[in-house]
Amino acid sequence: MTLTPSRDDKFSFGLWTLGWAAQDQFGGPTRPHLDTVEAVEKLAEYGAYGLTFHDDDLFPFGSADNVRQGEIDRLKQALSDTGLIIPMVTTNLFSHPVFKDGGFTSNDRGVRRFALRKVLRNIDLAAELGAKTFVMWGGREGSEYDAAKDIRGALERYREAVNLLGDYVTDKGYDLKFAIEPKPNEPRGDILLPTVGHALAFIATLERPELVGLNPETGHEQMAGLNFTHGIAQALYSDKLFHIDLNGQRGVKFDQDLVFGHGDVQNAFSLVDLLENGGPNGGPSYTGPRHFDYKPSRTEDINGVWDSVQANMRMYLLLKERAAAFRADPEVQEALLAARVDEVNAPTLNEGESYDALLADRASYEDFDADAYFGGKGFGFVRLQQLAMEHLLGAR
Ligand SMILES: [Mn+2]
Repeated sequence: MTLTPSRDDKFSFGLWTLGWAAQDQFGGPTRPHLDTVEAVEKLAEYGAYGLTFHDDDLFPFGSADNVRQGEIDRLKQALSDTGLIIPMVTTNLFSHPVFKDGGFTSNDRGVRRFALRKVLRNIDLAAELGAKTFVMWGGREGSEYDAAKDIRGALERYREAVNLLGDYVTDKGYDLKFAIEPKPNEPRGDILLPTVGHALAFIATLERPELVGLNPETGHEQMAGLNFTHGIAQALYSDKLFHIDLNGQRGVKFDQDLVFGHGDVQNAFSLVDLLENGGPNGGPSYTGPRHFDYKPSRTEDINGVWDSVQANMRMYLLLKERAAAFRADPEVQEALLAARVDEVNAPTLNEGESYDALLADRASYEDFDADAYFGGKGFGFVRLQQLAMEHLLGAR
């Protein structure tokens, strides 16, 4: 078992994660500013392969062109020195006060036009740096008050914006796809496209749906009380898992942004099993970056930041190793068979069977004895889950 990350593991981190100075709603920063070059060098040293950023992480909002270019040049030099890459770029449409009612969906048309220009400029930078994914987290796209936002109008403006961005990358010939990141609330009272399911439905309405997928985040789905592994499985089923944000969350509360696996570890185990092994019935499933979007806790100094960076990657590799052991265990294979986990992949109808044929099949209804059907026998799911937990805990 190796818990030493390598570039092949495709671990990436947001510059805003390790670079967070740890200010929150109730207190100021507990850490000094982290320089971009130091972030790149340390990530490379610890075995990550990628760095991601919002425009405003790299150069302050409103930077003069020469300051902006200076920071881009320093980043490029650090990438060249270390071999780190930029797999994903995203735009900050939430920090500056002008975005207090959103970017793409602000009630103010001037803000919406400014937001589009800010994103278009950042798309050029993403393409220049070779990013393949452009994430859109609409943190301020929402409302606190039902009376204050026409949700259908706001969704139509969202759609107008994403359609324009699709036209832009197509006309420019950029090899760049978009990934929408759902979140139910925080910072807004309620955010548009709050879950994986809402975002999938929205994507289906776009003019270029093939260009737009999802960037689901562990804690965001879990804040809504949802099963993250189920959400990821549906995203994969829909061919829309373009990117993923891994972190830790314990239940329905504020966005904790813990280290991956430091929240619901059982769900983290099933998630890694899905990403690495294709889930209960096998098969490869996700080949993109394993991107960590978390926050090193406010209690930590810079050493704690680097501990948390390593902890994310180590947790992923531990869970990957545990999932492989689970899959390789003959008793697990037997328990999977006994629980008939694979049977759900058999079509319910015979090949070419029509509803007329089904209606004529007496065994499926008239002669089907629902009361006697299972003969008192259960499925054995608890035994299977216990085997999973024993592998997760290293007891097998
Ligand atoms: Mn995120």
